[in-house]
This record gives sequence, C-alpha cells and structure tokens, in this order.
Amino acid sequence: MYETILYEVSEGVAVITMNRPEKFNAFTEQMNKEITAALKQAQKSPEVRCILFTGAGRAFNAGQDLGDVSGGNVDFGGFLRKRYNPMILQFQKTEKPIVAAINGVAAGAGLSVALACDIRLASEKASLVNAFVNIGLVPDSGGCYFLPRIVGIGKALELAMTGEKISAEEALRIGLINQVYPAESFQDDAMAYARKLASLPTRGIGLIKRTMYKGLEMGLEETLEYEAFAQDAAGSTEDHKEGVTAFMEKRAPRFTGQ
Ligand code: T3D
Repeated sequence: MYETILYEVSEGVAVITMNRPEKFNAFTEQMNKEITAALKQAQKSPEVRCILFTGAGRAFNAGQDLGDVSGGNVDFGGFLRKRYNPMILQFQKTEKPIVAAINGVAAGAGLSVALACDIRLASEKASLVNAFVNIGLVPDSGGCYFLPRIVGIGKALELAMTGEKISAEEALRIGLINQVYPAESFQDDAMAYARKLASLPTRGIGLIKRTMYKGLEMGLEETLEYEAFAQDAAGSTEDHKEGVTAFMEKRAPRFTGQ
C-alpha cells in the first residue's frame, strides 16, 4: 500500500519506518503524504495504542531530498504549506503517543519530525543536526516551534545558528531526547518502550497529549478550564475505572485503551 514507508502493527504498536535507506530516508513528496496517511490510519485503528516512528538502514532521516530541489526556482512557502505542514500537524492531531526511535542521523526536517514526536529515543550511534543553516535556510516543519520549547531558547538558537551536529549523548544531556540505548539492542529497547506505552490508558494518554500541547499556548486560567474538560473525558473511560478498582484490590491494572 505504501511505497516510501513501511507500516506494521504488532502488540498494539504501529511501527512506521521511513524506507529510502540509500538516500538516508530523505523526504520526497510521496513520503510526506504517506507519513500523513499512515498517522491517520494509526489514529483510526483501535488496535493501535502507540506509534513507533523510525528509519531504515543507517540514518533516521536527512531532511528534504536535496536532489529534488537543487535546480533552483523553488516556491519554498508553497512547498512547505502543501507537503510538510499537513504532515507535522498530523503528528499533533494523532491522539496516541508517538515515539521517535532515532536509529542514526536526524538532519533538517528529519530532526523537526523527531521533535514533533512526543518522546525521543536514540541509539548511541545517532546524531542530530539542525542542518537548515548549512544551506542558508530557516528551521522549518515545526523546528522553530518545538526546539525552543524542548531545550529552551538559548540552546535552540545555538543549534539552529551553528548547524553543528551533536551526539546522542549530548542531546540527552540538554534534554533534546529522552533515552539513549546501545546500538546492538536499540530496536528491541525502542520496541519494549513502545509496548509499555501501548499497555497504558490510551485515551487518557491522548488527552494528556492534547491538553499539554494546548497548555503551551494558553494562560493558567484557560489551562485550568481545559484540564477540567479533559478530566471529565478521562474520568469516564473504562481505564480510569480499572485503575481505581485495581488500586483498591491491590493488584496490577489491566488497561484496554477504552
Ligand atoms: O526546498 C527546501 O529545501 C525546503 C525544505 C527544507 C526541509 C529540509 O529538510 S532542509 C535540510 C535538508 N537536509 C540537509 O541539508 C542535510 C544534508 N545532508 C547532510 O548534511 C549529511 O548528509 C548528513 C549530516 C545527513 C549525514 O552525513 P554523513 O557524512 O553521515 O553522510 P553523507 O555521506 O553526507 O550522506 C550519505 C548519503 O546520503 C549520500 O549519498 P551517496 O553519496 O552515498 O550516494 C548523500 O548524498 C545522501 N544524502 C544525505 N542527505 C541527503 C542525501 N541525499 C539527498 N538529500 C539529502 N538531504
């Protein structure tokens, strides 16, 4: 069904693998569209309770395929509005946890996409580079939105203005990623992390995601109001009842995602 990505579901986890390894999984228009479609598919599938987003081969993603835009006369604004912006918005609209498994280098829009995921795990061999400035461009695909919110404006400006590549270890130190794992066990470790998330209260997690991202844009009063609204929804789920019942019965909860 897809040509530039792989989509597989196992044990509640939809694994989306960007699959142009010979080009370091660089984005084409088709890949932008297929990622958007795959996220919508995962959102609609009741059996999917977590999404793991990764790259085939040595790289996570090297950003836009520069071979497609090297001839000049690019309508950059139109290009982003049509291809990248809908894809990035879909990461936010998907009310299930999205984990980036950064298996190798993440550059340019490839880094921006990792930033649009909710959790970032990296192989010790991964590296991250805000490559836009190296070709005279501005971080796009949400790079100017997520990066300062994740690492703070000082670090964000440094990474964006210098275009320097940083190691997974340094990315962990500055809070850009959540965990680093050995290269040999990375795929298994990332899958185990995703499976754990898939076993948790999926609707509650979707509401956490929506409410936290909304909170970034709102004042305290509005956020308190939205929390009350979200809690009404979370409080009516089966998983909330199960969590309280399991606590009272002193046993582990069995969440179903409902
Ligand atoms: O129109 C617009 O551009 C607007 C949209 C912008 C969105 C963006 O993402 S802009 C940023 C685009 N990306 C970049 O500028 C990154 C370019 N690549 C690199 O800086 C480096 O390749 C990496 C840091 C990613 C990796 O470096 P390294 O030394 O590990 O590998 P390499 O040898 O440079 O690359 C390996 C292969 O992947 C190589 O192919 P080859 O020579 O073995 O056949 C290289 O050409 C290819 N590759 C890497 N990045 C891209 C790419 N091919 C096409 N497009 C790429 N972006």
